Amino acid sequence: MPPTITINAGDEVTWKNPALLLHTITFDPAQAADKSNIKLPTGVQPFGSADLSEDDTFTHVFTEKGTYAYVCKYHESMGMKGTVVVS
Ligand SMILES: [Cu+2]
Repeated sequence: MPPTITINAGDEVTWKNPALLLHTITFDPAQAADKSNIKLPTGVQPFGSADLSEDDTFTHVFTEKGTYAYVCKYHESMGMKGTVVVS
């Protein structure tokens, strides 16, 4: 949270799963039910977390400017998605 954040190139973002349910941070259209839910700047390779259990974290450093959209692959259909804007 929040579902959309704006950061600077080179910033690091950490997600933490506060819940008992498994979640993922998935920036990979091949793992999304709806590929249009994933966005990556041109030239950026897909990436993402493994399954995150309660209190697990996933950290990524965003070096390329642009808009990145991601989903939780288990709850994408429930609207569990977000956007990182790197300016
Ligand atoms: Cu989830």
